[in-house]
Formats: sequence, structure tokens, C-alpha cells
Amino acid sequence: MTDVSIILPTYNERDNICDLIDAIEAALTPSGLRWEVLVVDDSSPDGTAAAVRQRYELDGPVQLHVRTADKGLAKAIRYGLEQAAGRTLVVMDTDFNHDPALIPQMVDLLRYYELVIGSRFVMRGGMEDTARYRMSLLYNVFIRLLFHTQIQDNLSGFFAVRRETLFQLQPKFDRIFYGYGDYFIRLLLLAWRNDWKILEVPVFYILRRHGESKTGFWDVFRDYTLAVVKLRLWGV
Ligand SMILES: Nc1nc2c(ncn2[C@@H]2O[C@H](COP(=O)(O)OP(=O)(O)O)[C@@H](O)[C@H]2O)c(=O)[nH]1
Ligand SMILES: [Mg+2]
Repeated sequence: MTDVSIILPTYNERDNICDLIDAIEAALTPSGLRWEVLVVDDSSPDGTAAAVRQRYELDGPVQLHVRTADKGLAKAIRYGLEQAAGRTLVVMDTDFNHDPALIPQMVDLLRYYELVIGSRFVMRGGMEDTARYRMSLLYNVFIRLLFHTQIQDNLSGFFAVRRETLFQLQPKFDRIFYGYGDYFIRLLLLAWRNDWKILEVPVFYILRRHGESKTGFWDVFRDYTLAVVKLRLWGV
């Protein structure tokens, strides 16, 4: 029985992915948790999948899933969640924005909470990129005002949840998991409205180690705003 499955969506992360998997292994080995990692790669042209294949046996705790159709971050995450075997599911970015050292604590806190999320906007959280930090902070104020929720970071995309809890929402997966990071806003809103006990643990985003962000600021701003307005008007 696998205790924890870590879903790692990748697009052009050749130079980050193996270092991240090694860091996850280093973080989880002392905890005694039985873990697996699912790399869900959307056929990255930079050879991300080849890097994983070369480095790991792939019949052990590291799995590689290469998707060729219906690409996109949120759908890749859903695919990983549905393939995972663990009792606990963790989703994180693969560019070291999210610190793998937090995983054991996040998993442990699920004894008391139903959803544990990484948050830049609680004490000791933050972001090395100060311009993006301020923008995200402001955007989160907007989301809180619009939905009357009290979640400080609706955009981190770093979370841990028990399988049985998450899959209560399975009938709504089609309406949650599409688009980009906006899926996280929808997931959190449902969690909030279902009265899940949610905990935000501080995460400090260091700059991505290698490669480039896939998100252009204005494109994301437009897409998220459309998603948020749609959500406000019509719900999930
Ligand atoms: N599978 C998959 N992963 C993606 C896609 N777009 C982005 N990612 C991954 O999602 C995470 C966040 O992307 P990133 O470019 O760092 O966005 P940012 O943190 O907003 O700058 C990283 O792990 C990316 O590799 C996609 O279309 N498919
Ligand atoms: Mg990033």
C-alpha cells in the first residue's frame, strides 16, 4: 500500500525534474512513508521524459506518464490524481517553486485537516520574485472579496489531500480540472463550500532553477479573470 503519491506535472522541465525527484526521495525517506512519484509530462519537446527514463528504472517508486492528447496543466494533474495509488495525494510544481521538504509535514497535518495547502501569504511564506509576489497578493484579495472566502493563497497549486476526501468531488472533476492554475481556485472554492478544514502552511517560492515559466503575466491575468468571473456568475 502506498502512503503518498506525488503528482508532478511537467512541461519542459528537463533540467529540474530529476533533481526534484531526488529531493522528494531525500525528504520522504526519513519519514518512513511509502511513496510514489508520478511524472505527468505533456510530451515536452525538451526531452523531459527522456531525462526521467534515463535516470530511473520506472518499475520502482518513480512512474512516468507521457500524454499526447488533451494537453494542459489542469488535465495533466487530474490524470495523475486518477492514476495514483496513494492514500494521500500531493500536487506540486516541478521547478522548485514548491519546497519538497514540506511534504512530510503536510501529509502529517492531514490527521487534523482535510486539505493542506502551501501558501505564500501566511507568516514566513513569500516569493523571491517580489513583483510577482505583490501581483499575486493583490489578486488573492480580489478572489477573497469576490467569493467571501478566507483562503490567503488561491493560486499556489501546492496541496495535500486524502484520496477519499478529494474523490468526494469526483462527479465535478470535469468542471474543476480544465485550464491552467485556475483549476485550483475552483477546487478551493468547492472545498470551502463543503466545509473542509483547510490549513495553509507557509511556502517561500525560490526562483525556478532552470528553464522558463510557461505563464506570461498578461495571458494568465486575462485567463484567470475570465475563469473567476465565470465562476462567480455560474458557479462550478
Ligand atoms: N503536464 C503539464 N505540465 C505543465 C503544463 N504547463 C505547465 N506545466 C507545469 O506546471 C508547473 C507550473 O508551471 P510554471 O511554468 O512554473 O508556471 P508559473 O509557476 O506560474 O511560472 C511546472 O511544473 C510546469 O512544468 C502543461 O501544459 N502540461
Ligand atoms: Mg513556477
